[in-house]
Amino acid sequence: MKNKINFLDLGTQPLANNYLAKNKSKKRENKYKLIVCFDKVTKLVSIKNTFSSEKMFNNTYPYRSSMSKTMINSFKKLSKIIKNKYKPKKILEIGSNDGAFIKNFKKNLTIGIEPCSNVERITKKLKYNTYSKYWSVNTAKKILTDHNKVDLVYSANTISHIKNLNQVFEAINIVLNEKGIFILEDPSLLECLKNNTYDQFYNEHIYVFSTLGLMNILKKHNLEIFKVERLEIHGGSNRYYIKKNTNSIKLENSFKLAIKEEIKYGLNKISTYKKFANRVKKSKSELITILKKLKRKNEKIIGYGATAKATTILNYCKINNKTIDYFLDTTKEKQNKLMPGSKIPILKYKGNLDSKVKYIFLGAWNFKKEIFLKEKKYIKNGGKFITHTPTPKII
Ligand code: DWN
Repeated sequence: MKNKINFLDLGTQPLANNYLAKNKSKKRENKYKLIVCFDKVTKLVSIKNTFSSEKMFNNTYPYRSSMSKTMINSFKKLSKIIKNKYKPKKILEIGSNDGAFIKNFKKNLTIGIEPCSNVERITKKLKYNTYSKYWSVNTAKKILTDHNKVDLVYSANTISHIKNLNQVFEAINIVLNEKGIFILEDPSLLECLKNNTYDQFYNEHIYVFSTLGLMNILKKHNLEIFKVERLEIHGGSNRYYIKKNTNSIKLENSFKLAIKEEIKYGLNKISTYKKFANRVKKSKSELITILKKLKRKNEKIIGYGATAKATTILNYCKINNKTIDYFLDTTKEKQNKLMPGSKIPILKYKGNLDSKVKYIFLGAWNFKKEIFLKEKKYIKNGGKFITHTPTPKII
């Protein structure tokens, strides 16, 4: 604990995926102080106060990976590469959600681990080999007994959600073949800092990884990053290709470049994070100013994409339904509920935006390209979006 330095205080927050039923609006929500810290030894950036996995990922989990074409296409593209380049006989996915990735493979080729039983049921119904379990040493041993070792482990937007990284990588070592590959994909800390996307921090994102931090923790488990791919996904993610250090695959230039760039930006120094925290404060006041100005002119503002990330912004900036009338979202499980904390209603996205709405706060800013394409008619008719990244503005 002594090595950890707090650098960002995002106020009191509710659990980001805890969408409230309308009749529960008066119910007291579980809240916590969202504080972000930097470990000066490991260089890992993490949130200070955490909840158990069981509290966050259970049978009411609302998120579905298949809700965006961007994600579906990204998984499809990677699957082709995996089939052609690595030709694995068995693939294990940690955090298989509704099957957006494993659906690209034959059923006998994949194993999925998804702790949220309501979500895992979707792939089980389709006859995929999925387990409703948290990723742990025990789960890895169960996989070993049921299937033997695997050639490839893939995990997107999941490892950063697990507090005990030592256990995560110990479990990887149990299931992965000596010549196997572990592909880990998560939002990039460098992009988060560059774009001031402080909303990447919330209870589920226990870590936002840098190559540097990840490299240090992997080392303890005799695992090495040999390649880093930069992705546009989720506002800038890294896809890390990891191997056991007994495997002779050469470290690629992309890995060395990623480390070099992170050090050049200062991800190894607390001063960089303190500067980021100052920019976040500025971002808050600028966003509030924009919204207040519009409200003074009696403009109606709605939200697009009831994301977990938006909960951080709304609660940090104290934005409620007096400012944003409602959010639109395509996810059935979120519709007709209330955003956590701010209690802004979430309505079903039906395809046609209300012509009276001239300003939309972009909750799903990470899918800006996809959304702008979908809403080109709204934009052509003069409709505007409000974003907080890289700096608050109307676009
Ligand atoms: O890491 C995580 C990511 C991958 O997913 C989890 N901890 C929880 C969740 O975070 P999020 O809610 O911030 O993720 P997204 O993927 O940014 O959520 C997009 C939301 O926007 C979904 O609720 C679907 C919705 N959406 C929509 O209504 N119309 C998305 C698109 C692209 C659209 O056109």
